[in-house]
Amino acid sequence: MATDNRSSQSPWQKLYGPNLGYVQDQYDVYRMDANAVEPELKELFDEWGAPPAYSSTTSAVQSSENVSTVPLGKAVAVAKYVDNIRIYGHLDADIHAIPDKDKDAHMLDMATYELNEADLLDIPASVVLENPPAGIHNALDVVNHLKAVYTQSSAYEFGHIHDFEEHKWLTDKVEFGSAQSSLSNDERIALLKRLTNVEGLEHFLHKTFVGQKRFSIEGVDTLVPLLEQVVKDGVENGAKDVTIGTAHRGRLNVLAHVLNKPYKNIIAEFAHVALDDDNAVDKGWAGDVKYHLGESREIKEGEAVKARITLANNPSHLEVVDAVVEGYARSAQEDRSTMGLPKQDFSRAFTIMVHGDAAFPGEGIVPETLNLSQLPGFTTGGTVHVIANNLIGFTTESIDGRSTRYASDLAKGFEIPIVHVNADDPEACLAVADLAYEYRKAFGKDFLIDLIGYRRFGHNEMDDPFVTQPKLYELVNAHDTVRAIYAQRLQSEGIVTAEQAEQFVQDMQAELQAIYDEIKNSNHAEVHELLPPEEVTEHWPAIDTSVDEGLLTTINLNLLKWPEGFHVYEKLNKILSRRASAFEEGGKVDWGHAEILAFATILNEGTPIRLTGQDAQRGTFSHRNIMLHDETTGALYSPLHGLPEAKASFAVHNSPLSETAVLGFEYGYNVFSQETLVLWEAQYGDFANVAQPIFDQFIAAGRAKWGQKSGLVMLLPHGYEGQGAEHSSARLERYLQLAAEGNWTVANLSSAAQYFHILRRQAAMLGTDSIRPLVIMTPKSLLRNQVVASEAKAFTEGHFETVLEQPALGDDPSKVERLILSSGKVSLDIAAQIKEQEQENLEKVHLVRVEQLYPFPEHELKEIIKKFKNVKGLVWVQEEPKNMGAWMFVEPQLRALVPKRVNVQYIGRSEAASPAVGESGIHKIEQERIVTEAFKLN
Ligand SMILES: Cc1ncc(C[n+]2csc(CCOP(=O)(O)OP(=O)(O)O)c2C)c(N)n1
Repeated sequence: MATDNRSSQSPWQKLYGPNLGYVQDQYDVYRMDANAVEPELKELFDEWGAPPAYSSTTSAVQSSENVSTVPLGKAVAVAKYVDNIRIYGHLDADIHAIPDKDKDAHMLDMATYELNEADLLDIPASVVLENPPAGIHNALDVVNHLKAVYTQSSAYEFGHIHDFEEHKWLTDKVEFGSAQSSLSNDERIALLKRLTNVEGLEHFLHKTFVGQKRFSIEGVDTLVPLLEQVVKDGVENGAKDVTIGTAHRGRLNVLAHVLNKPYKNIIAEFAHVALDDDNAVDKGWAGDVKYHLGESREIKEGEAVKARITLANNPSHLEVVDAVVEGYARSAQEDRSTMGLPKQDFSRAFTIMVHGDAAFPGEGIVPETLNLSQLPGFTTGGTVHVIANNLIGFTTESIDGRSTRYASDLAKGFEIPIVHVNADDPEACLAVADLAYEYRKAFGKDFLIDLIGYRRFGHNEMDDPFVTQPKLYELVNAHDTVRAIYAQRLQSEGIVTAEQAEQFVQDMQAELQAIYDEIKNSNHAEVHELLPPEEVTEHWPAIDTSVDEGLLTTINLNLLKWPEGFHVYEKLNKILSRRASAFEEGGKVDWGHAEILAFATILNEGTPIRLTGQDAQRGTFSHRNIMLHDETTGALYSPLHGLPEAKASFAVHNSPLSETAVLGFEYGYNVFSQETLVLWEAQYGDFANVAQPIFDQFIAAGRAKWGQKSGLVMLLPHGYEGQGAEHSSARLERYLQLAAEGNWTVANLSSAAQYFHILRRQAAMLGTDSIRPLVIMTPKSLLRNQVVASEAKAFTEGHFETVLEQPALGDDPSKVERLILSSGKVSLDIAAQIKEQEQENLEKVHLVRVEQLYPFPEHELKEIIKKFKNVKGLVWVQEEPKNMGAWMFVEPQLRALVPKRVNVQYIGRSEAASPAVGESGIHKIEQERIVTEAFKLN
């Protein structure tokens, strides 16, 4: 809602009635001579400009009679004072569990405004507050009330929210609304018990498993009831999925108390005892440390599942899980079961994200993920963020770790409301949790809670924090735990007795001890090694991915129809309309065309598709154009949204300029909706390394560590075309180095039909145990080059081939002396060289394209090699330097394929630090040498 926020928050609204008329007169004087008006008014005009026009109907103020008697200077000062309590209250608020030396009360001191109590008593409340409630009579009442609101355990920062409605909603809620705590006695006792559970678990683990790391929650214990409250609010409001991202800090406690992971399982992990039947397919065979593991919990209503809470598995890499959980939520919010765009429902799911106070301002993925929050392709309708603020990052204090006052300040640029809350006041924390969810529900936007506590121990429990923070830890050691503080508070209010509070503590320790005794005394297996299951390590099952000619032809023509009156840009229309004849005699299908046909046929089989990437709708190289723009109205239309044969949704979004967050998001989306074909396209393959932790920690290893299945497709455009160090290589070597245990497929394709079939094969594998991510090295200039275009037959009869042979160059296999193996674009460059060769020479060579590099097509290559008994040499030709590309990966495998007498040789660029030269002339020389050498018989 765009509104004039400036006037809404300006002091003018406080100067009702006759005062405003006077101010306007004074403004006229000010315009002539700025120094001719009272200094307070000058300051006001300097800052706010002209006051709004006064009409006698503006603000029917209750006590305008009184107002007119207030000296204007005082009225202005008090208006400023009141506003500054709202804006600067946080500087003097009681938000630091361990008192903070930086408290600053200057802006909240009435003397700063040359006011005293008598002045305030003289000014009616209505001068500074619209509709003052009962009991608030004068400005002093207002000031006292606002100070109580803004400077106690919660401090609010809303000044950066520019939307009038939102700002007013927030202000109303905190000043006189439901944002203050109101727990019943039973609820307060339950809260004390919860804090006792939280502390009790840590204490038990601390004393029982001495020296084992657990990244204790102690100091921010209130995180647990706070998270529980947000979950409860969400589920009560109809959320079916709550997805949570959190790092190591306090994770075990969150697992136990928010995800209901049984204490028994947690204790067994510390005791290194295996409780469950191992199931490597579901759980992952490599496993992970306990403070990285996720969990899922069902909340039931009778037998029915009311909601599912999911804590995402995450690696040690701080904050990278943020984008992944947003992807989870988005996928849970979308109904993909019918044609068109998926139907998103914000209320169906939402995310809670826990951050570290050092990681939040420090790690770049945080702003990248926040930036997704309002984008149509990525929004999840508001995330509740919590900074578990324990003052320190490992050993680093905030003075060395951030350039901002608060850990949360980064969120201001995204207009996210921020509340700092003292972690030692659990009731205030619950009230903030409610406010956060209510705001999310009302406005569909993010909210941030800066939960300020401390860290009871070192970074982990073996670190001695006195080495680096001696003064702070003197205070921490002397500081009571939040459970003790809250127990004391309830005792002083007569709600529990000291004996009851102590009994809660004893009960918890007794429960945990009994569980541990049972584990110790029963015959549980010791932990043992697990192996990856066959479904994962075995190669792909054969899948027929051809499409019936009649269906394909119909789909092809339907893809060229748009709604009545929709005008496709003329130049593009011409290009697209050529596709109509692709299935006629002599017709061909190019790369972009093959892609949309693959998508259309996949949708026809009921599999939804989501594709994102920078400029993905048009395609970086203008080859895709899957979203059309009406040249007169600018309206958007995708032929896949109107295709009569489509039986599932299709989403394509241009992503923001981010790799890490977007790739993480898409990975999360796909993990959470295994039935959807999710594709991410790098603008150029090189840029994918910006998202390295998403590849390394999630996509390559997620299944082995956590049993987390994904069928994500990554398209990495590249090509050695004389464009310099970047954009040439898609760093194939990286994906091959990470390839093991059947973790993903890596392909480098040389035809449009191969692309069509591999996409269809991937779609057919979704939802099965054999699914794995797919990395495709896609071309650049070849995208629109007819050399990669394929004939109709290749779509209606073919299937994906892991290896392609160049159609016979000679008829007699016994004459072949040299096998030339290559992959991707260079295979076409080699093929183009054929015409330069003497027939006699051609008879001695046989060309083979390795289209799938991992899993390595050992069997298929063996079958080919078998045919050529007199081979003397096998060469691997690549464009990348020798230390890059596929060579290092394929060399040992090629050697294993041929007898020792066969010379296995490398042809390509020499080892180099940079993937390609900058000068296109040199590139040309190199390229010519490579393809010529490929044919040179030894
Ligand atoms: C990307 C990344 N860099 C460095 C680390 C090492 N590391 C682990 S915890 C930590 C401190 C984090 O501080 P904070 O965000 O305040 O969380 P806390 O541990 O204090 O809860 C660091 C630097 C890491 N895990 N991930």
